[in-house]
Formats: sequence, structure tokens, C-alpha cells
Amino acid sequence: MVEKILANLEKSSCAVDNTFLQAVSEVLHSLESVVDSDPRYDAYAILERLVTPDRVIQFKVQWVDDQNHVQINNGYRIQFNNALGPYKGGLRFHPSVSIGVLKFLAFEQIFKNSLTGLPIGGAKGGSDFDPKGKSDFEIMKFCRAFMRELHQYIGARIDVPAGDIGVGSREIGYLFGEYKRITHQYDGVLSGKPYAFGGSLMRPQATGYGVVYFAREMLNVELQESLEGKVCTVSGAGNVAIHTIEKLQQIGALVVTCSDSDGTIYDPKGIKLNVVRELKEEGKRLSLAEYAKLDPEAVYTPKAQYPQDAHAVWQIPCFAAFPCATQNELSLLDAQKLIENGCVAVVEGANMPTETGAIELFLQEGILFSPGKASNAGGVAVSEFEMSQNASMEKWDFDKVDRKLDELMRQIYKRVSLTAKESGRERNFVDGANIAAFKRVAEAMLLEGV
Ligand code: NDP
Ligand code: 2IT
Repeated sequence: MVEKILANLEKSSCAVDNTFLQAVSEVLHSLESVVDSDPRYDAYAILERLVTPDRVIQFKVQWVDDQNHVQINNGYRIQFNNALGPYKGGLRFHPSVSIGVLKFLAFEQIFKNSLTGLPIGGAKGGSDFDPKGKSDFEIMKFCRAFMRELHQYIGARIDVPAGDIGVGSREIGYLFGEYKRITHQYDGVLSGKPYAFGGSLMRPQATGYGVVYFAREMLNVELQESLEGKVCTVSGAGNVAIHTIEKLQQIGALVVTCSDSDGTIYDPKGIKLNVVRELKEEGKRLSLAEYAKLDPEAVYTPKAQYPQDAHAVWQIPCFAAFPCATQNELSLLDAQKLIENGCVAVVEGANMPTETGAIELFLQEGILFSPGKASNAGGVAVSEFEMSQNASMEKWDFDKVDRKLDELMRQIYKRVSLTAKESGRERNFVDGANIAAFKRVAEAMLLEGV
């Protein structure tokens, strides 16, 4: 059944859907034995319905830049599945954004949100707008123009967007301001808002901290190991990478790398987060090449120096690796190098950063591998905490959110590892995550009828 669905999907997809097909293929292969075990899944076409988005919304975003030139971008929102709760997922502003990329992200979000155990469905949106080099006013004007279209499709109980690549609390603030002006409503229609108007404490830190809480639990239970004193490599230099590095450093790990779209920094004495923040803070987005100019002990490797199918950041020996930049940034060659260098765990902070062949190798070689839908779910979980706080007009303190996040990440780990074990695939957290997430969504879909 799985092969038939994949073949149909391939036939009806276009070339830009590659990442979507990659994500669907991984999930459906995990589910093969599960779908055969319950005739209701076939009778109610659960898989076919699950791989088809409820709605693909595309709109024109027109705005005027600082030189008074008219600019036009494509805007999108993909509402994939709301069986478990309102559509929920981030907005990505990056030139590579297309319907195919957003379909993969929205599809993954269904499973991630299900794993949190919270009442949220799956969605994703964004634009091919490139924030790099834009002034603060241009970002504001773009966000306002984007929301002029988006507002009609979202709502606190309908669809609640948040941030992702290129969208942080500044952008969410501008989007929220415009939503409020248009609709006269002050409600939790977006998460990741600035604290001043309804944002949750710890939302900026949540994804990265959650990644480390998950890794800590997994290493402790599976290997009776801790991260203290261990060398770790992290890719990316944005929200997820920075907060992953911050938490790893707080618990005593030595993080020796970070990277951006132009190159990689290797700093054997430990990444200096104040320097990364200084270069990458909102509105600046300077290249990491500047890091090496400020710190002579650090080595900068430009991306251009590396062949397409290998990445400098994964050549550095480490105990645990944390890909936190973007999709397909860790290849089979990288996986071979990591294993050769003694890496014991790969914990995804980004969405689908590891290529399929690399995942297969990690599983085959007994490397602890955690898929992003499990280990990066802390971000969307705290988004849901923000929705709860907004609905009840409460404000939770930092420690309360942090405690709840830590507890939730440990629960996700438990759910995923137990499901893997019960399915006869011990330590296969890819299958464990896909199966556990699927069962919850499928049950809700069965209960609500067609
Ligand atoms: P940011 O925009 O804050 O940072 C993205 C980082 O990745 C930047 O360092 C950027 O480099 C780098 N990057 C982006 N595209 C590429 C590319 N094509 N090649 C190499 N590097 C690239 O985004 P986030 O940190 O929020 O997101 C990172 C990942 O985490 C994404 O996969 C996202 O979907 C995922 N994620 C994010 C969550 C969140 O709460 N924000 C929650 C869960 C997952 P540069 O500085 O040069 O632009
Ligand atoms: O990929 C993700 O989980 C996010 N970008 C965060 C989504 C959210 O709604 O907080």
C-alpha cells in the first residue's frame, strides 16, 4: 500500500516537491507494518488523506523598498492537517522557499506536533522574500504587506503561525501589529511574539534548549553518559543553533563549531557566543568570516572550499553532533566522517537536516540518532504554552516554562523510545517517532469521520 501511495504522489508532484517526497517516503516506510495491522487505516484512506494538504494558500505580497521601487514576492500558507487542533507551524522567509519546501515542513510539523501530546495540528508558511541586506523599515513594510493577505486565513483557534528561518520575534512583532490594525483583535493569533505583548518567556530559547534536554535524556538512558566535558559540534548560527550552544555550554559541554550559509567556524577552545550574537543579531546578519578576524585561534572554512556533498562542520571530531541550520545539510559522506571520528549521537535541531542515506548509516552503525520532529519539538511546544497563556490572560515565569519544557522533552523521548521498542525496532527513533505520532493523528482522523 505504501509503495502505491508513494508512486501516486510522485506522479502528481512536480520537481520542486523533492523534499516533500523525501519526508513522506521516510514516514510511510516507518509505517508499513503499522498500517497493515489495522484495517481501519485502509478502509478510511488514512494515509492518502494524511499526505494531502487540507489547503495550499498562495498570495501576492507587494511592497515598496527604501529606494521607492515596487517589490513583489510570493507568500504561502499550507494548512496540512488539523485533526489534533488548530493548524500550527512557523513562517520561513528565505529565497529558497517554494510550495515544495513548505509542504515538507508542514507535513513534518503534523508529526512533531502530535509527539508533543498537545492539541495542535500541522501547518507551515512563508515567502521567497530575502531578509538579508534589508533595512529594518523594509522588513517592517514586507511583514505588513504579508499580513495584509495572510490575516484572512488565520486565527487563534484556526491557524497560529510562528517563526522559522528568517522570522524571529522582530518579524512576528510587525506581523502581529498589522493583524491587530486590520482586525481590531488582540488575541493569540501568532506565537513567538515579543514579551511586551503576549509573548511567552523562553520562547526564543525553547527550540535549542529543548534539543539539549532531549539529548541529555537520550544519552543518559541509552548510554548512561552525560554531555559534561564532551566535545560537541553544532551547525547554524541562528535562533536554534545559538540556544543549543548556550544550553550545551551551561551544562559543561565544549562546543567547537558553528556555521552559516557561507562557511564554518572551528574554535577548539569553545565557540564564543557573544561574538556570534554580535555578528548575527537582528538586522545585521554579518558573515561568520568576521568571527575569525576577531579571534585568531578560530579557523574559518568558506563553503566554496568544500565539495557539494560534504560539509566542513561535520569533519571535526566530536562526541555528539547537532545539525541546527537547514534541510539536507548532513550527507552520507559527512555521516561516514562523523562515525570514523567516534561520534556516538546525532541530535537534529533543524528540520530534516540529515539526508536519507546518512540516517540509514547512523541506524545501521548503532549511532543514537534523533529526528528533528522529536528533538526540536520544544519550540512549538512553548508556542502552545504561549497560546495557553494568551487564552487565559496569564503570564508564566521563566522557571515554570523551563521546567515544563524539560519535562515535555523527556516525555517525547520516552514515547519515541518506547514505541520503537514495542515495534521491535529498539533504538530506531525515526520509526519510533513516526509511529507514535501517526497513531495519535490517525485516531483523531478516524474519530472525526470523513
Ligand atoms: P535562523 O534564520 O535563525 O537561522 C538559520 C541559520 O541557518 C543561519 O545561520 C543561516 O545562515 C543558516 N542557513 C540557512 N539556510 C542555509 C543554507 N541553505 N545553507 C547553510 N546554512 C543555512 O533560523 P532558525 O534557527 O530558527 O532555524 C534553523 C532550523 O531549525 C530550520 O531548519 C528550522 O526549520 C528549524 N526549526 C526552527 C524552530 C524555531 O523555533 N525557530 C523550531 C524547530 C525547528 P545565515 O546566517 O547565513 O543566513
Ligand atoms: O519547525 C518548527 O517547529 C517551528 N518553526 C516552530 C513552529 C511554532 O509554531 O512554534
